[in-house]
Amino acid sequence: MLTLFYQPGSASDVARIALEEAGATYQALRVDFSKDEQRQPQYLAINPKGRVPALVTDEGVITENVAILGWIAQSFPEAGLAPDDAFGFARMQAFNAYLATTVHVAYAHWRRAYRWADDPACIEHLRAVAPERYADCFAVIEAEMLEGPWVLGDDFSLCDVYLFVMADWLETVNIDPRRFPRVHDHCELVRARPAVRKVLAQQAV
Ligand SMILES: N[C@@H](CCC(=O)N[C@@H](CS)C(=O)NCC(=O)O)C(=O)O
Repeated sequence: MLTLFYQPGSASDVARIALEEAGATYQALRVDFSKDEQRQPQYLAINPKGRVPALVTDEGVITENVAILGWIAQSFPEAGLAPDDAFGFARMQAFNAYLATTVHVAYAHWRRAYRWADDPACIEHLRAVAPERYADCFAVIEAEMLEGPWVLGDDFSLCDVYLFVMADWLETVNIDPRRFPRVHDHCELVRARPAVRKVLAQQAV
């Protein structure tokens, strides 16, 4: 049995929606950020980085969305969540790595600016500029990276799940998602999928 450690509304939404898209059987265990559970010894024994998602498999724990998505795609090939050729798979990983290492990190400069600075004025400045740096990433995705209708073209993949979650955070940092019409349309297309609706509904309770 797979176990996903998650916090609703965080990057773990990516892994949870991907598990649903795969039709996987799993249990979801909440790591309550309001109680700082991600920093408690019990959770650090699962993921010493103190972050979600973490996916416990029969073979061990996988952390990092890029790795979790690659594992899900390969473990549930019948779900067709990734290109089945090496180059296509690399394209999926390249897109997802951009989201993980650049887009998500730009967002974190708003949500958790204290990671990068101690000086309150500096923290305030980081938080002030982060939304536009986050928006810059979507300008590149809009113009250059989103092929349409899905990220990689004609076929849905786990890039679409990851992009959906990142794009859904635009409003949180007060960026109007309609500044990026193609990303916005894509986001609504993904939001309508049964797996996405199921996760969002479950996590709303
Ligand atoms: N590189 C990791 C990032 C995971 C991450 O930063 N998750 C955030 C939630 S969005 C977290 O667990 N934050 C807890 C904290 O900073 O205390 C991934 O892509 O999976």
